[in-house]
Amino acid sequence: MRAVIFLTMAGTVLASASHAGEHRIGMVGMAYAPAMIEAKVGDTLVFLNDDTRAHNVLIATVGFSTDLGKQEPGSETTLTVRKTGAFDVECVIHEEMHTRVVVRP
Ligand SMILES: [Cu+2]
Repeated sequence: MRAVIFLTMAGTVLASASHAGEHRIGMVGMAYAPAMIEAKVGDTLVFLNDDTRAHNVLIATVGFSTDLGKQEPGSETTLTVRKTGAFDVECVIHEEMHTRVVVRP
């Protein structure tokens, strides 16, 4: 009688639901990219100035307002989102630069 051995592959380990995510937001070409971000509470937004000129990261939306200030080329700033809602990010240097962040539970 021959024994049959079944080998099983270890499954891919998926990030747990509570694991905070990271969203990278670029600034090249006078635009934040992506133009809209869907995040969850606890996630971190990483603003990377991947452009060759300075930009700025300002949130003026009531309840979320913060000024991450001027960002020189190559620099990064981070912001962890702590509550649900939606807010706009703008560059005070280039008024056409916007991105919208929607934070879900
Ligand atoms: Cu700018």
